[in-house]
Amino acid sequence: MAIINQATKELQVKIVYYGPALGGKTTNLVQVHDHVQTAQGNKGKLVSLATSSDRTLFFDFLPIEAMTIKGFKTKFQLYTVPGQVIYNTTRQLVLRGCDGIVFVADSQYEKMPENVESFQNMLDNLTALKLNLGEIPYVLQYNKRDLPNAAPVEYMEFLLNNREVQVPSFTATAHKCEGVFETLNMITRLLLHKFINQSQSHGAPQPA
Ligand SMILES: Nc1nc2c(ncn2[C@@H]2O[C@H](COP(=O)(O)OP(=O)(O)OP(=O)(O)O)[C@@H](O)[C@H]2O)c(=O)[nH]1
Ligand SMILES: [Mg+2]
Repeated sequence: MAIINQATKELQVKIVYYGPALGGKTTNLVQVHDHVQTAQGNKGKLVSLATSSDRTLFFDFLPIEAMTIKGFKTKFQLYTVPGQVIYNTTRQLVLRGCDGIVFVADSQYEKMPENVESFQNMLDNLTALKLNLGEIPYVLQYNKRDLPNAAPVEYMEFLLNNREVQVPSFTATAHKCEGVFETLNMITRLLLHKFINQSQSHGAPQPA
């Protein structure tokens, strides 16, 4: 849950990277950690709990302290879920209290069933947590665009961006950092818009 402290003008939000196994969620966080501009954001330590073969076992966690926006000092907590199907209890735990979601899909043609299954699994887990995707800002990332068997973006949009309201989507090659910050910037923009406007429209004092 976002924490908005009007007294100290601090906003803290939780963003969860969700998607099928090996889609590139952890890679996104590694790239953010490696490249985030310290002039703009103080990065914390990237905590990863993974197996010896680098598969996420529990989650990855990266705190970023971003610049002051509209008078609010913003802190983003980035998490990844473990994509492997067997770790659903953990996925639900990580999803609890999320403010925004980045769904990282694998662009390889043969991964489409896994993408769709993972998206449905996310919807099921949100329902179990009494959360509704319609009320949670989210964006889609079509990762691994560098691979020769990448499906056309239009096809992925048809499969994954087909709800009542279409959301922003980005192509990415996460291990080369392409599309990583475009995706992160959009989800943070959506969240700041939601929470700062919300807090201002509830009669709270206007930040300087
Ligand atoms: N070719 C290519 N490989 C990528 C890309 N992004 C990530 N990878 C590779 O894909 C593999 C899996 O990436 P991870 O980031 O560990 O995937 P994950 O989604 O965290 O996987 P789980 O933790 O099992 O859910 C790694 O070997 C990455 O280097 C990409 O854009 N293109
Ligand atoms: Mg991972």
